[in-house]
Amino acid sequence: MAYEVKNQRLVQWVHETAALCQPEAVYWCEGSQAEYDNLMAQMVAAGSAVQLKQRPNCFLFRSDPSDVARVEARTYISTPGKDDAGPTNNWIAPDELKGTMRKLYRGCMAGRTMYVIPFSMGPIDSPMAKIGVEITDSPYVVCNMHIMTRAGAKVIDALGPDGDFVPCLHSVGAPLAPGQPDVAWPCAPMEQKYISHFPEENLIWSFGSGYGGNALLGKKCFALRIATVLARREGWMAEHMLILRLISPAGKQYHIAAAFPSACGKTNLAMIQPTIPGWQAECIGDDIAWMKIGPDGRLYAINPEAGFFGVAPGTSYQSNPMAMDTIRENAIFTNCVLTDDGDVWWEGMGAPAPTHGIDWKGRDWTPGSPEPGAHPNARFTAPAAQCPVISSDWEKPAGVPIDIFVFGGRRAGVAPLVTEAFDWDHGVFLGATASSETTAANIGAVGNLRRDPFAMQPFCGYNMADYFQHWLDMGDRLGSQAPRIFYVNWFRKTPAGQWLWPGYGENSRVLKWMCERVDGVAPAQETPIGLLPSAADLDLDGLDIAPDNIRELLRVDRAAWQAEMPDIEKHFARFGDRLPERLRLQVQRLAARLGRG
Ligand code: O2Y
Ligand code: MN
Repeated sequence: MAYEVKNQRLVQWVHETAALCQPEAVYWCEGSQAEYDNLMAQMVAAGSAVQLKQRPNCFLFRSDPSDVARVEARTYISTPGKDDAGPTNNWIAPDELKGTMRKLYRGCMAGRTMYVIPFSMGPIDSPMAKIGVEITDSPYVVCNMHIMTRAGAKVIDALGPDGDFVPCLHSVGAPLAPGQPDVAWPCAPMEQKYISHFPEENLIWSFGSGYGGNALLGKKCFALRIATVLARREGWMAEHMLILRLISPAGKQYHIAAAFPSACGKTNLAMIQPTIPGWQAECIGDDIAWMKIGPDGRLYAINPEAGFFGVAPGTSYQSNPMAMDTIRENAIFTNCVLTDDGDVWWEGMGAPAPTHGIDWKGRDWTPGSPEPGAHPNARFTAPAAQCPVISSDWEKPAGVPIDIFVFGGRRAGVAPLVTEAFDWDHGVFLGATASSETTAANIGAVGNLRRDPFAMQPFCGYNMADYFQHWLDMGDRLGSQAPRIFYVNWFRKTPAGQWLWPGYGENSRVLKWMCERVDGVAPAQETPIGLLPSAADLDLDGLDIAPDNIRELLRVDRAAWQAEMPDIEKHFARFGDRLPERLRLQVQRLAARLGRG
């Protein structure tokens, strides 16, 4: 061990876990570059990683074909009562789940090293930061955690002898018998995979998957599922939101926190390059926001993460030049194509496809091959500090004051380009009824409409009806200092399937209107579903877009919204009596406004 650990609870937990999992060795991570380089060298030598000749200090991994994404069907919130997990979560009673998983963990690290990763979610000197310790038998996870969190000896210092931490136990679930050769991506079969959360104990147990959100436990498991429970208990917010700073030509700063379900261009928006002259944007976070009311009564946000774990396919110099520049060096790629000259490639990268490469399954691949070369959920892991537009305040311990909340989803129809909520309760209603058409980032049918309240359906660690109430309570506490709430849909299409809105940097035109609303200088039209700009209220200068498209983007289709009501009612009915009365009232009010004709 490169440092002394004075925290006896941690020492004890590591000891007990080693006794249960029976690893060949225990290694306490120090978080240094040398440690990262060593582990990468070992993984290259073992054949599980490929060093990329074309990108300094970059590596490619290929997962097992069965282990390619978060598995919501195997993700559990294990509270004493089923109703405390609520209708949006899978539930197994803690004793039963622990019994099942303990059997799986017994001897599960045989032949492997057990790594202990102390990590901080949030800058270590932030009063909002929280400490976790991940135990894992995956060196791939260790390297990713180096990038995604602040990890190592400095966290042990911050923890001290009595500090609290969230224990996060992870195993790929593939013990090695003596002499048994390892595989490139060890994992367990689907029916043995468990991503389990025990909120009463602030405890995370993950077994059987080495991929992304299933294995990098600081991210979805801690910073969202467990953090939502902590946040409610302690009076703050843990949200699935990017954080963005917009700067007007006059130099005024606006901070936006925006929630979108997976695969709605969230990383692109986090790193937006505004097309409106004089407007600038800086990225503070791309996925998760922790927010607390500050001494001045405003809501302050930090990004608890230190890196980006972004979807590679579709990321290009056209869609997200800042992400492309972020991943030029010191990045990890998973399930991308390996080109013959030692680079990575993916569908939608903007670069010509290589004439030959190796696909994510390790097979020869050419542009004529029947399957995509990269998995649709292929990922890059890269340090946030490498993003050219990372804000100078992205690690500010106190966070940044949020002016605007944005919710959104991917809908070909119905939802207009932008809507402003009438007030906080209406904004909570917009968040609670957010919906999106599914894509490959989560396992399940592609293209189905799914209600994804606050983009938190897979990530809320308690009954979502109570989470809605927590939002209402936070609004009550924030009062007149509460951020304004908007809903956007960049993904409207014509009946012929053409995009109505160009998206990407042009989304800054919509953000500008939001800022002007905050400043009280932009008009809005009252409609049954909320406040909308007219075409004249949006800055469309220099944008080549047909007036008919704009009209369509801002049209409120009363009949379509009336047809939407039964689905909203059905969605809310899932929460039974626990649904806050104030949201029931919102449904009635919307129905009344739509009915007025
Ligand atoms: O498939 C995974 O394990 C990654 S999921 C993910 C990764 C980064 C940011 N967001 C998400 C998500 O599913 O929301
Ligand atoms: Mn996400």
